[in-house]
Amino acid sequence: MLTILLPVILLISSCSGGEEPAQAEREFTLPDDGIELVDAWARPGRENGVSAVYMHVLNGSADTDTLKALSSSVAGLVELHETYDRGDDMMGMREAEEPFFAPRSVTSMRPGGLHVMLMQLNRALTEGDEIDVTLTFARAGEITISAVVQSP
Ligand SMILES: [Cu+2]
Repeated sequence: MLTILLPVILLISSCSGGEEPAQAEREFTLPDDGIELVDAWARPGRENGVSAVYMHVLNGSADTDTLKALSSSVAGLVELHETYDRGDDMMGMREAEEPFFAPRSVTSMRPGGLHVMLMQLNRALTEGDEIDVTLTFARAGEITISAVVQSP
């Protein structure tokens, strides 16, 4: 068992000063082997629209794992995306080129970074809904998680 401390950016809202990013420590306990997916949540979305799912990917294996496939019952198309600076003061997103998860590591998907992109939503996603997402890894195999829909 290995524990990793990772700084996580949290948006903390206060009555007085709006939202300010703050550093907080989030403690993860890696599984003894294989992949564990924790804290999954999804953005609200419109029917025929898009949404994004965020989570932490805990790879407890001594080997690198690779994401092979993604699916969800609420989306016609699901891809792993990364956010990047387009260079014109705009952020773009594209399919992640290297969906690799290093041995004994935590990879965090979060707004402004890596995310699971849901496209062609077959229904609206509203706050409080729970949706399924299935990630298929080369080593760990198929893992289905439930993600709660909430506003960022
Ligand atoms: Cu995206």
